[in-house]
Amino acid sequence: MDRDGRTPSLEATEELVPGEQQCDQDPTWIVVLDGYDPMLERVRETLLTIADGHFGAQGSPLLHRGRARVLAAGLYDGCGPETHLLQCPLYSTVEADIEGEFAIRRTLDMRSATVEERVVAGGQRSVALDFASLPRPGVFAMRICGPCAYATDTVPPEMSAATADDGGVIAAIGQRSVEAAAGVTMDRIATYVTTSASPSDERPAVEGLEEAEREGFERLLVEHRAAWAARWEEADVVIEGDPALQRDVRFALYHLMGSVADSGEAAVGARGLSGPAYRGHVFWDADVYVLPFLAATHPQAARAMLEYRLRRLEPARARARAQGRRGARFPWESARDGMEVAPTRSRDRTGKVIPILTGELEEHIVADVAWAAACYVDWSGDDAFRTGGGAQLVVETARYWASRVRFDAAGRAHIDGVIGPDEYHERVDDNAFTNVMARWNLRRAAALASDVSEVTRDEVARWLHIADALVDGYDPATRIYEEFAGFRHLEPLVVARSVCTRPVAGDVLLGHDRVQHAQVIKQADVLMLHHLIPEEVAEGSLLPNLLYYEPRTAHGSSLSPGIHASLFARAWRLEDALRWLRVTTRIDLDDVGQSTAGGLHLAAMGSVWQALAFGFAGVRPRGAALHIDPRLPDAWRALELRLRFRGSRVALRIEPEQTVVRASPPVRVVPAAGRAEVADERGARFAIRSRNEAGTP
Ligand code: IFM
Repeated sequence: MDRDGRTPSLEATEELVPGEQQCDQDPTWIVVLDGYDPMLERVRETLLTIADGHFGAQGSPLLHRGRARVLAAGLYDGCGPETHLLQCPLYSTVEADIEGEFAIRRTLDMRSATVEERVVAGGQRSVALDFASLPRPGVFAMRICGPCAYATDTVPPEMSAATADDGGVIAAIGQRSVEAAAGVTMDRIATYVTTSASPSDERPAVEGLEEAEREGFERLLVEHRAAWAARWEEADVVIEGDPALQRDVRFALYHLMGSVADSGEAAVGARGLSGPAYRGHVFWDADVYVLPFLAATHPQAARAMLEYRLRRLEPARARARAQGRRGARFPWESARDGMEVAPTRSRDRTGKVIPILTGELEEHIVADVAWAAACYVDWSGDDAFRTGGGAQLVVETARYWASRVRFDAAGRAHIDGVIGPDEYHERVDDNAFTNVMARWNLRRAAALASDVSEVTRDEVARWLHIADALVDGYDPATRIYEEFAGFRHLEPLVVARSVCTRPVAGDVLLGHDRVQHAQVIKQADVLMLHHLIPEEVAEGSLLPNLLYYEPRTAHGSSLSPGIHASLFARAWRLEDALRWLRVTTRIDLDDVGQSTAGGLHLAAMGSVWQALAFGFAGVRPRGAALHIDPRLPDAWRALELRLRFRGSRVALRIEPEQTVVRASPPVRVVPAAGRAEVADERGARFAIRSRNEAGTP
């Protein structure tokens, strides 16, 4: 209750921008967080992150804006495993004098990428709106309206800076307040500019601020909304028949779009720009989980992610050389300079030191980078990149594998001593995922060779020979790939049959040593092959591997459930697919792993889109055609996807009886059932294959 004995109500509709409805009223476009709970605040601030691909700011409440973080993509400080994202100066601090009981509602409006906060305290109402301008990266704008003193009492620093080892960031901040009978309106605009010069040049930040201030809050908001409308036009996914899932899917897409720059190089840390976990290091999460969504909707952002890898090709070559190998060995955890920054130890709950071997052994990252390059090329048709930077990435990684394998006396090729995606098992031999990805990498490089002058015929022949010789652990009798040599002899623990509810951290439950000797899997490993390179695995092997491995999977990583959702959809197990899709969409919204306070799980968000696009819609680029083979759960009336394929804008609408594809310019579409056709703006219609018509998945 407030001072006058009334219960604070949030239903009032102060207009921040005269004549404008503040937040979207459609519940599938907004995430509403009511109330204040100190225990949940860090999580909520993370969920409410606003970002423009270059800079991100957490959504702290007026009550304590001073503790939000502003992060800049790729701006690191420190060295080695301690390398971390630099914390930038804060633009949003206010002197909030909120005492006693108060009511608060925060609304993330995903359509317009704004965060609105309404507070009622002491009988007084305040409303604030924040956004990170999409068309003007580095510009943040905040408006606070209300009678509260914090609108006038707070004077922000005009200019502040944070410096890293070789660069830094300058923030220029300006503020204007207008007093009226109804209260005060305070506009604050901040401009962030990263700098590599020392001493830093302040002019770009000041000039950027002056320009933004000339526009003013309202015009900045208008152009920001227009820019986001255009992004949604390119990438929205519509699920008719499940509004809650629809909202949660949009939540993932909103954060994916805000986390990746679409020019220059994009360093995409595991938690994007929303928090400090993993110190902002770049993992395969970026290449394999986040990139496909962008390659298929906003290719320039995928290209910027690949630029990040390309600019670190030299250190990757140096590492391969230092290990007596050829080609390029990318780091498992990457940051500023492309050196390995994975930590080498941590402590378990009892305080025991646990060595971390991923930086040394999780080598599949080499093929993952090549896969990302191929994924971008397949969607975009960017021929200059395919034969230029893309070819460099694919060829240099293939060279690495060619120098990495060991041949046995029988002429079979092996890759010893690695960690696969299932990080519960360390230093294993012939991890199926690593070997088959390496095989794919070698074959893809061979296919490119005619366009790359410095690759000889002998080298290509050797790549193809190694590819054919690589063991993959496949047993044609059971149709199952053994995850690594000896997996089948481990303790046969089936985590799905235990009383634990999954997702669960299997290593914490069983302990580091025991989990290594048990058939408990952290995340999709063999099954990642069926997801990433279905053409490279044995036909008819999806279902047997899914039924064998999924029950043994703890889903101890947020990277796991979305991939299973996708594969269950491919295997026509639509209830399971939906179940894991829902789990994935709620990972951050429900703080499932109690780690969202450290940042959003961007890879899981990428897997949400992949489950919908590759799993349910069954869409894949194959040469100059788009292949489609959709499945629609009974509960959905329709699923719609927007895609960009080889410069063409494609809209896919999947209904129970048919799929309609519209494309501009026209695109060749190959359905699983029926004849290939060219889809244009008028739309081509395709029948949907029924479960009975499909063979064994
Ligand atoms: O890259 C992942 C890995 O697959 C599982 N552990 C967390 C990493 C960062 O998200």
